[in-house]
Amino acid sequence: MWDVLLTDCNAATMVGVAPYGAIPDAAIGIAQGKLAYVGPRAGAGPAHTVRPLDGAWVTPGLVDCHTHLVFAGNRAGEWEMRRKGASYEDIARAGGGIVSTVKATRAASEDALVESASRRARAMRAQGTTTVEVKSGYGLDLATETRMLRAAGRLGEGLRVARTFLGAHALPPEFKDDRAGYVDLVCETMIPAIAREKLADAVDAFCEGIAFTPAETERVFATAKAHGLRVKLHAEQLSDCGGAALAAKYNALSADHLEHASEAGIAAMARAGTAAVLLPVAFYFLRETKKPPVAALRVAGVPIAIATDCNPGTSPAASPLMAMNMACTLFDMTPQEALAGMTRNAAKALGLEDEIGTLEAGKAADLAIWRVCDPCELAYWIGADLLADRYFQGRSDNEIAS
Ligand code: DI6
Ligand code: FE
Repeated sequence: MWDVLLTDCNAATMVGVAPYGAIPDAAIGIAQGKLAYVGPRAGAGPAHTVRPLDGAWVTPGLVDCHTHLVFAGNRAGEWEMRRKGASYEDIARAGGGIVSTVKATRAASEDALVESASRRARAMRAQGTTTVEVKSGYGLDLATETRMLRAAGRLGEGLRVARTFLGAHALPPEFKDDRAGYVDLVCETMIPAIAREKLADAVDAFCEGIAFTPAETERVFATAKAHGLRVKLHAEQLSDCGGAALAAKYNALSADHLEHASEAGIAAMARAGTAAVLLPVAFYFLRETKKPPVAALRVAGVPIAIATDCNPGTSPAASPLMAMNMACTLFDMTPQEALAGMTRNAAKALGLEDEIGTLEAGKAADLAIWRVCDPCELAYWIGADLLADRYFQGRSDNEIAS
């Protein structure tokens, strides 16, 4: 006997050969927080509660696999300067950019970080997100990095949170003339402490001309691996530094951004099974012109995920559906690829593909239920109210609210 049976719905399972893995007139059985059955209505068994969904589409809960959700303050002023012609790199070199968010974050309490991040998380949940990855990287000292990760861990009500340590995000001001000293701190103090306290599942770095070199990144990766942590990388966002190949060399879960990725980098990712995470809102917000090589990623068979990159500098966005729309309009992805990018492939980019990302028996009952006639509409509407309900681990938001 299942706990809940959803009926009178269409399921976009995101597996199999049909577009969206669609099962029309589907039924979904839920037991103990997991999917017990996803198939034609005729094959469904008995349940304590039967909920007809009035013809809605059910998809896997959205997985936002790249965010910097926890930070203090914002950078609207800097954005205004950029509108007058200053570039992101100009601002970073002039001591603004990431470092100004670091200042605000260092000054914020854990409770304050939880409070501001919760508001952004609530907006994401209202658009069907059930899993969010959250990076540190605005502390750049042990106390603040761990505080950010603890704050991220407290966002977990109704949301699965994957935490990533991004100590190698920017050089903190106090290490301005001692790059090696900061990388030592990340590798010798921060990663061991974070691994010991189990504050993160993965380690990320920003490999870029304005951030960390491939050699510095490699040291961070080797240390992460030695402490049993998976790795991911901000790679090839503003220039081609060989980050995609480096990520592949360390069997990274994902290489992210990739606007400037080379054929060789893509081939290495394909061989290593490293997912690509594309971040169209950052591309849009920075008014970049070089698009990521979507066609080459497709041909190489690299799984492509889409994420919001929610952060105060380059993507002040808490809308997964907007990111999907932009993946289609700016990067020429199909609506089906965009949805796979926010579900199945995003789960892969987090190493959670056995638990979430598709509608299959045995996976978590994390679902988004949409008032649409076709799943294509999820990437089509901008700013519409499409979510009818969301299930997290088998519990409905509507039921909790009523
Ligand atoms: N790349 C990004 O797009 C964000 N971090 C990164 O490494 C930007 C973060 C910020 O500007 O605050
Ligand atoms: Fe990012």
